[in-house]
Amino acid sequence: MRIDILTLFPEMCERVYSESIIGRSIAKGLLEIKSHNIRDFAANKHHNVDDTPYGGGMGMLMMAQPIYDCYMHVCEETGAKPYLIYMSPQGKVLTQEKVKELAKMDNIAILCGHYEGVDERVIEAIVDEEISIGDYVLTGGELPALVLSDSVARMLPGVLANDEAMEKESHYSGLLEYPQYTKPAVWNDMPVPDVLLSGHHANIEKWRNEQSVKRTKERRPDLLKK
Ligand code: 4F9
Repeated sequence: MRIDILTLFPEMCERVYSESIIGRSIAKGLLEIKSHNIRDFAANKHHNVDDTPYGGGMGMLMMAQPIYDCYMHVCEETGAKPYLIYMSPQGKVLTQEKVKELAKMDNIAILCGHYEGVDERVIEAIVDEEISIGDYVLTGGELPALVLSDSVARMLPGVLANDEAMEKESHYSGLLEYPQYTKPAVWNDMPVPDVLLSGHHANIEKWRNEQSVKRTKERRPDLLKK
């Protein structure tokens, strides 16, 4: 899979995905991520990418032309027409369901907005889907784009170890994780639950499942309804 990020801050993106598990997966050739600076496609001599909104109002908007030309460049470079996602609070909120769907694609591109948003016409012209990562506002779409890239990358074959990959499937049955403990057996006068030290696998499994249900009821009753 290849992910192309269209952004005014390519270095910020590169710094994040070149580290850790995703960085290693890129080095192993399991996926490719490339960032493109929208400013490189500004047609005016001052390399402006934003202007004031028609009708008045606060702040600046990103102009359609540099974004469009940047996307066309990505199409040429990839020899494909990547599924273009615009990270925006106006989009549908990201779910694991959507992450799995995107992980099946060969080429996706992610547009990061800045300022007060982008000219609606470029959304109409090239954006396939708007996605939000939650009901709050950020200063730009880079962090949401990195959240989306990370969540998609970890679903690709070979990125996670086999046991983690199995876990990830069962976890998204819609329940929260059960509590977990590691050594020592007593820490700060707090013991690990007896059942986990018993070696009785059926009881452990039952306890973990009960804990998952209890937590989900208490913390995320909305997930149980689904
Ligand atoms: C994008 C917030 C996606 C949440 C982009 C300002 C954003 C966002 N999810 N906020 N620019």
